[in-house]
Amino acid sequence: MTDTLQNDVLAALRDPGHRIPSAWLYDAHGSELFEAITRLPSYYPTRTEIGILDAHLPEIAAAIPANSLLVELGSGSSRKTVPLIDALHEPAGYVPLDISADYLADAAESLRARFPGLPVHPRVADFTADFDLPGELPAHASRLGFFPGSTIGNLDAEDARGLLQHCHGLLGPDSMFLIGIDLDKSADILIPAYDDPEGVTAAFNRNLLVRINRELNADFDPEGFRHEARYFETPPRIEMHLVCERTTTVHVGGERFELAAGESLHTETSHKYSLGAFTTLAAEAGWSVNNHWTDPQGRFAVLLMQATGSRYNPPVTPKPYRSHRP
Ligand code: AVI
Repeated sequence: MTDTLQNDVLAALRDPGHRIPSAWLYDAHGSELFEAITRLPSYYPTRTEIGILDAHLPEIAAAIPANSLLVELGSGSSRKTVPLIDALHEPAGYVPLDISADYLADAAESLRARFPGLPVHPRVADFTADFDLPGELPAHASRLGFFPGSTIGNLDAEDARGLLQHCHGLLGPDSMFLIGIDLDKSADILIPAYDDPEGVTAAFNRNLLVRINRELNADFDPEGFRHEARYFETPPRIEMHLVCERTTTVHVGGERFELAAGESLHTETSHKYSLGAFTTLAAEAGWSVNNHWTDPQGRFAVLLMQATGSRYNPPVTPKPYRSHRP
């Protein structure tokens, strides 16, 4: 872990783009801060997605075959997973996939307690690399992938396509996939969602420097960096940056770097899609969108997709992608 963090931070400091994979935002404190973000008034995605699921779960569940095996990427916020399992018709089991063994064990235990008859097959899996399903799954159940939270947006298009292709291969030709995506919208709504007046997202972003100092014995001054959320139209996205307030010297892993005033570390990208753009991307990865549901303001969408064709073999090995924790 430390080696990989060090490699990523050194690579980012050597490269003029200074891009650090957003997965590193989620140490224990970063995960708590993200959880706090999901409850902020200006951060609309979480509550909007939950609202869509609350309003449409019976209809969504009716479109999914009975006895499906639910495979969740990220081991589940109970706010979304529990109602989905409740709504599905006789689910064959639940397979939470997560990079953190501890987080996964907690999620599996609470789901077993909540649904005593439901087989739960947790699996430690890193979406940033090749990952597999557990071996002991019921062979004949069709599979339902579940990837809520618009977490796919934290991957660039090539990596998002690679992940969806990989899921197509893992879940098989009869599978379906339920996914949440954040829709493109005006910067007036997006910027406060990623730069809230309470300063929680700024703390979340700066916590990365605290983590780097702690784990790599580095000497960033987190208060010397300003949190900035930047909106770009093409492709539509928000980028989080930490902007250096004044010329700074920093030491990491025995190396010395100079950052000029105004230079920034790019710590996260959050892509925003139109329904059309996401449908095209999904089709390139072997998924066709059967149905979608949005909120009344059209901010967020939940898409139900069906695997197209036979078991799909990606033409190229997907590049490693780094995303997030939740
Ligand atoms: C986890 N992910 C979908 C969040 C997002 O909206 O891109 C992470 C986040 N970063 C800042 N606020 C929330």
